[in-house]
Amino acid sequence: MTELFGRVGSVFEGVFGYAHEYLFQAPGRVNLIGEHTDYNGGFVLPCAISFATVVAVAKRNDDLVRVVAADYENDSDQFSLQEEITFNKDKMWVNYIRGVVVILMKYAYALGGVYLVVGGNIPKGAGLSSSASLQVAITRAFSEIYGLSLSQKQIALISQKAENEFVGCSCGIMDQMASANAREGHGLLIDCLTLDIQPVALPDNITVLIINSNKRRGLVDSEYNLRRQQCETAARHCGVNTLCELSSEVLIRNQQSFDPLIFKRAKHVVTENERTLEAVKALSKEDMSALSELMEASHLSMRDDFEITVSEIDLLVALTKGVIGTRGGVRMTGGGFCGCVVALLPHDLIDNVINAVQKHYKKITRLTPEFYVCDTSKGACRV
Ligand code: GAF
Repeated sequence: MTELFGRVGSVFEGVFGYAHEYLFQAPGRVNLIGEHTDYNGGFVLPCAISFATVVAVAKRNDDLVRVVAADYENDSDQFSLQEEITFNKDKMWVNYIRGVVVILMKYAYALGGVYLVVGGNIPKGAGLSSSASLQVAITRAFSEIYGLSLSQKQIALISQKAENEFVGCSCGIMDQMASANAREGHGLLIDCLTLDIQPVALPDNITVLIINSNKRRGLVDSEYNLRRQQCETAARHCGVNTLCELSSEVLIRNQQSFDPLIFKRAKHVVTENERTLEAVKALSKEDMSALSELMEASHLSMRDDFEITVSEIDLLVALTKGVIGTRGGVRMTGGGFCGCVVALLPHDLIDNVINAVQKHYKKITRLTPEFYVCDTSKGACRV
C-alpha cells in the first residue's frame, strides 16, 4: 500500500504542482457467502481485501472539480459544480466521480471545488468492487474536506445511489457497505434490510485466497438485471416485499404454485440467505468442515438454481475443492458469469491449490489464472 500512496501522491505533485492535503483509501471486497441476497433484503458476509483505491485531494477555492486518473496515463476530467454534470459515455471512469458529486448535490450537501488524483491496485473487471471502492473513497473525501459528517453507512448509500442513478447499474448495497465498514481480520455480516452490521472474526490459521478466472465479462449486466426481475416476480407471487422474508420451508411447501424457473431463482436466494447465517455460526465455532459444506452448497445453488456460474469458474472450484477437501471452503464470488472464486483455507494448503490450478486450468480453458492471497482489511479511511 505504501507504494500506492507514494505513486498517487507523486502524480498529484507532478500534475498540480504542489503536495496534496489529504489521502483517502477504500478497499475492494470479496464476498465469502450470501450471493444475490443483498437486493432481496437478506444477509451477506463479505470482507474487505488488501487492495484499494486511493484518492489524493486538495481543496480549491472555486467551484471546479479537476480529476486525474493515475492508472489511465494521467487521463483527466474537469467540471464545474455550477453547471449541469452529465454522463460521459466515452470515458467511463469519470462517471464514478461525477455520479457521487451529483448525488451529494441532489441531497443539498454544500460542496466546493477540489483537485483529485485517483489510483488503485484492485484488479479491474474481476468482480472485486474496484468501482464501488472508488465511489466510497470519493464520497469519504468530500465528506471530510467539506465537513459533511457522513457516517460510513451514509457514505455507502450515497455511493450506491451514484451507481444506481448516475452510472445506471442496479446493484445492491453489499459492495459499498463492505468497502466503507469492513474490519481487519473479520468478515462483515450485513443485514441488507436494516443495514445493521456485525463483524465476524475469521479463524487465525485461515487465509482468504482469491483466484481470478480471467474470463472476460459478457452478459453480466443484462443477466444481473434479469435475475433481479425474476426475484421480484417471485416475491410478488408470494405476497412479500422481499424474498428473504421467506423461509426455505415455506417456499418449498408452495413449490407447486410456481413457474419452475422462478421457483429455482427464489430457492437459491432463500436457501443462500439461510446458509449465510449458518456460515457465521460455523466461523464462530471455527468449524471448517461445516463451512466447507455451506460454501459447496452455495456454489451448487448458484450453478444449478440461479444459473450464474460459467464452466471456467466451475473448473476452478472443482480443482480447489480437490485439494482442500473439507479443511476449507470454495465457491464463486460476486455477481457471476466471470470473475473470481474465493477459498477460505488453512495456510499450508495454499501452494498445493495454486499448483493444482496452474497444472490444469490453462490447459483446459486457455486462460491464465491469477492468485491473490489476501489480508482482510479495514473499511474506507483517511490515510
Ligand atoms: C454485484 C452487486 F454489485 C452486489 O450488489 C451483489 O448483488 C452481488 O453482485 C451479488 O451478490 O457485486
